Amino acid sequence: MDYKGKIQERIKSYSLTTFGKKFIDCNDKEKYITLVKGLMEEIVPKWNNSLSKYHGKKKAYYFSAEYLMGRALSNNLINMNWKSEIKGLLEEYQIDYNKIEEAEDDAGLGNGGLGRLAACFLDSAATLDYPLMGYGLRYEYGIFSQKFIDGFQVEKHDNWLEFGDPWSIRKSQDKVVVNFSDGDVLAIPYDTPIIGYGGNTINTLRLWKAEAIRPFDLEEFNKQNYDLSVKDKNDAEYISKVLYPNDSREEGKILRLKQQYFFVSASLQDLIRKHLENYDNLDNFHSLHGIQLNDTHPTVAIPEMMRILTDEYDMEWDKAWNITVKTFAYTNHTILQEALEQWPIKLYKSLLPRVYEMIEKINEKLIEELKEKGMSQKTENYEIISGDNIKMAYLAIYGTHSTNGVAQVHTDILTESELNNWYKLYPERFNNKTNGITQRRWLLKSNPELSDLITDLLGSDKWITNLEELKKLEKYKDDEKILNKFLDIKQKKKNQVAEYIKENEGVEIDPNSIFDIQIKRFHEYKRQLLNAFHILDLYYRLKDNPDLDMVNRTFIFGGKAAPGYERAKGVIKFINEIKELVNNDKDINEKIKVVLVTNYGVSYGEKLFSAADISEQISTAGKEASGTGNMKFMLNGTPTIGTLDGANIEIVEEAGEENNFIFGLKVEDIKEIEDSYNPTKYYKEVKGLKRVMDSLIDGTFSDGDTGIFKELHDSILKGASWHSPDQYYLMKDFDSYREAHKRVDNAFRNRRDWAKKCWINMANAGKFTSDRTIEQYAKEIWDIKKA
Ligand code: 26Q
Repeated sequence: MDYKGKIQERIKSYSLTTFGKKFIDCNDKEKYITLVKGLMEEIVPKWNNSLSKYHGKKKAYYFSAEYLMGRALSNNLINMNWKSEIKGLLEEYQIDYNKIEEAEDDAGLGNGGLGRLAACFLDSAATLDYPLMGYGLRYEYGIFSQKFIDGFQVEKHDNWLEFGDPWSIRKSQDKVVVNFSDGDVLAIPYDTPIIGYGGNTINTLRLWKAEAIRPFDLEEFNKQNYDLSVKDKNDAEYISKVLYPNDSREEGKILRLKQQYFFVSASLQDLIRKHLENYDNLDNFHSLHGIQLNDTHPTVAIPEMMRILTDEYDMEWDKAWNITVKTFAYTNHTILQEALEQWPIKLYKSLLPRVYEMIEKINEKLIEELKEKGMSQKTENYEIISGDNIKMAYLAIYGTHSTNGVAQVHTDILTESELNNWYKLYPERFNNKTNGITQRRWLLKSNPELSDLITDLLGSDKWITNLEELKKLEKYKDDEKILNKFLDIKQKKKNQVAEYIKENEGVEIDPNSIFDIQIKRFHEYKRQLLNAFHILDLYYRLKDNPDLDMVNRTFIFGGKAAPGYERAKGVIKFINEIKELVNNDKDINEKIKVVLVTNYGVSYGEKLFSAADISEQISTAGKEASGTGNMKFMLNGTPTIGTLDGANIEIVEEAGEENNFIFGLKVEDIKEIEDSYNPTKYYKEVKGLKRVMDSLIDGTFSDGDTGIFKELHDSILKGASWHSPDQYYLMKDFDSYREAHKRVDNAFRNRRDWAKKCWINMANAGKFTSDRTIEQYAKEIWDIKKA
């Protein structure tokens, strides 16, 4: 019997035994769960086989506090090559596949770029047959879900596990105990299959859930102390309860430290246990394990490894240090000073006293080494323990053999300025790994229409695993017939999004207008406020001159602000106020529409990237380490309006500056002007700028008496105790940004030339596959081989 028949049988019995009814009588969610259970019976034996093929070989491990996986159903069906049969099977029951697909909650166990990168890496490694296993936390609640009330962001818990997660398997037999000074906690692993394209390799994502060793105290219960009887259970389960939003104010929270140590300790125990099943000792651990630290969040792995080797296995220090440094590698994702992780010594000492002693010893050894190298006066530039804090980035550089940035300019900034001291000490440790994205999710799955055209023209679907193939399409850049097909597809995607936005946001947008899209976390450095100022300026110009010659525009925003990040939330409110003003003004004749979509996440992104005409990548130069949304737009044939920052630089290197809309200060320009920058000059002198700025304070809009609009205004013209005025250079870049938008408007009118720009972007996106990135990690950092 073929798998389709088997799955049909399983669906019948599973819906009966689990939901107590026939499959056709189940609701969409129940149908989704039933279907996945049926698929898993087929997947699990293949998964087990796949794991055995790496036996005895070196493997890589990704330690990450975040995995932003999104939905798995379509991805797995495509990668197993089962999608059309399963669709057919559902049709036999007259079930619409799309409804079942939409019934799956996004697995939102991450904040943004860093978490989504981890997910793309897992997909690429499995597709390329590399042994890469992910380790992390199984948060009961992922990134909060977002609503707007009166234009303000309101957060709600994300109950993604409410109906269970049919893709994961609880592996109780692999549970371990994690020790804290205030008590021990159980770590229970849940394994999810990571299916590579073609289904040859199925790797594992192992996420740990925290549980109490003693779930229940019968003695207390009998004394009717019910709260006390479950105290252990509650205390333990808090550890994996909820994902922290990336809020710099959340720095130094004891629960976050517990999360970090919890998953790191459990993962290391897991690896060491498995290693000792095959070897007598840990002397060769580094020959079989390469562990990548996704930012500093899992850096406690370094002292923890030293503790295990020296305390538990009596290894001498230098030998243990050698194994540790050879095992670990570190990826830096940020240049923002305030985002560099530091932990108060007091916290570490009280929660993890022995681990802290390890850090002290590591720091002593570092100072010794500096002295030997004749750098004894400079030790304070390196010391891991400094003042009251532990500097995690320093620990990560010192305790690993590789430190990488995530785009060339980012790596250059690290080596030339932010981490220049360390670069001088260990130049051989620093390297660049420009980020990438998986084309399986971000083109094949999300844009089947364009995928089909590409496959037709290439006469093969090799691009799905070799994205450089797209380069061969560049020759069609002047082919009217092909470009028209491209434009038709873009239109279709725009129509779909217009439909979706009407339904979900209640806003009607013009599918023939320019879809101008900025989707990413709300952060000052990403400058959604600059975008908002431009919209408002355009609106006022239209009011002054209703005949203003412009192509209709729809400005689409999406993104979340960390709950404690007041300014980012203020920008959300400001955009929603602009939306109300603009969308309801009959005078401007629907020439501009503004939408801020609700609860932007991976699945919303899949709809938006492919429907975009223009991609907004407008961070202050030097601030966006890489960006990966920029790559998703490019791959779907969308030109960028952006600054020369992060991977934007490499995007225009590949696709040509003439096919994108570059504006604003560059990293070198900012270096030059930063000491004498006077935003007020631009505020006063740049035409129209004062008017839009002052809309924050002149009563044009309401901030619900929170004072946040005034605070935003002040942050630009007056600065604050912790920063100088307009630290992100909105005033300086405004005019140049507006001028770039005029170029966009102009270029869009010539449909052929516009399509050509889109096409060239798409044809040159090959570099930005995460397959390329993973090949580089595998060869240049991990030294692992394909199965
Ligand atoms: C810190 C302290 C307390 C709680 C949370 C955090 C925290 C959590 C997540 C701090 C930062 C993050 C995430 C950072 C991130 O996503 N960085 C982005 O990484 C992408 C992948 O490399 C880059 O493309 C982006 O440029 C970078 O901003």
